[in-house]
Amino acid sequence: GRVVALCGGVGGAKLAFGLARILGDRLTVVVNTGDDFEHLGLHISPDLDTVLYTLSGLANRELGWGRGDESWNFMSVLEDLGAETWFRLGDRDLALHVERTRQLRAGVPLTGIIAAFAKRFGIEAEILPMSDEKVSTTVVTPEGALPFQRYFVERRCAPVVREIRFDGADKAQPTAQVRAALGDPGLEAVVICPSNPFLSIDPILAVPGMRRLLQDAGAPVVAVSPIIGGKAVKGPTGKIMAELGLAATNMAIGDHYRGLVSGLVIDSGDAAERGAIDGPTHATATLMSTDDDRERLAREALGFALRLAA
Ligand code: FO1
Ligand code: CA
Repeated sequence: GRVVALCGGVGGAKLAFGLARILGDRLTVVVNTGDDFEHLGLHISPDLDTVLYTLSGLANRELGWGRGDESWNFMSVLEDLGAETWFRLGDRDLALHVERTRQLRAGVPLTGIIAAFAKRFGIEAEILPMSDEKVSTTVVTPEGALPFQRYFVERRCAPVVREIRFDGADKAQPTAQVRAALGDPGLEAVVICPSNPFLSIDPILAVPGMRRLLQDAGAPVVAVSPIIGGKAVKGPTGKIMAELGLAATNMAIGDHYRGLVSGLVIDSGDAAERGAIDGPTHATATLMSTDDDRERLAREALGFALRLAA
């Protein structure tokens, strides 16, 4: 049967890679596009590109975003020109942004563009934007409302988060392809990847109708917690949770996904927290350093989901 994964950028893409190794073309990855923005006249889709590069093996393994085989001539000339350089676009990565932008301006929906790129990169899994309409994650801080990449990359998540908005979400809709994947009668499981729940998964869930599609999917939904030992593996999840008045615990992640997931995968080191978490949990090593770690965690998450369904 089919498996659908919900995914943001770096952390989530690692699990998507493991799932893709096991499932090949039986996997659909629904990706956050709340991070998308216009920069230097180009349409940038950071999370979709992270998934494309990770699943094709082209990713930069140290950074988690961009390509491994990158050069930076374009950025260096931008610097000479005194142009904007806070968001770094590599030479090879640049080609993808130029071609995506051209096709969007010609009226091709983002879903079709990404499907064609994925095929060109030799990816078997289906990679879908959560929506073809514009949704813009906006972080409300004491300094005002910051577009997501300004907050995340330019300001390195320093401003305190008061509120996170998904501008445009109310007018967006899940694409026909997302609806088909979640409505597939052969759907076996939905896996929420260990991306930041507030910045990467919530925008997907903010698309009207998405929660209903997940509830009606007739397959267990399991989430892999991004918290290990009271801290986020990487990135600002812990800091943001504190600023939103939440403890960085698996229990808080479980509460956040309450009513949506039927089980939570947590790290073995946090097994003592299981009693405090509402609903079924599965404890296993959730840190993904190698490709084998990614595949093993994917197997554990899938096995857990299938046991919940039985
Ligand atoms: N992240 C950075 O921290 N600095 C960058 O200069 C940067 C450039 C960049 C270019 C293309 C792309 O697809 C992603 C890029 N990212 C960069 C990653 C990124 O935007 C964030 O990690 C995600 O949006 C959060 O998931
Ligand atoms: Ca992201």
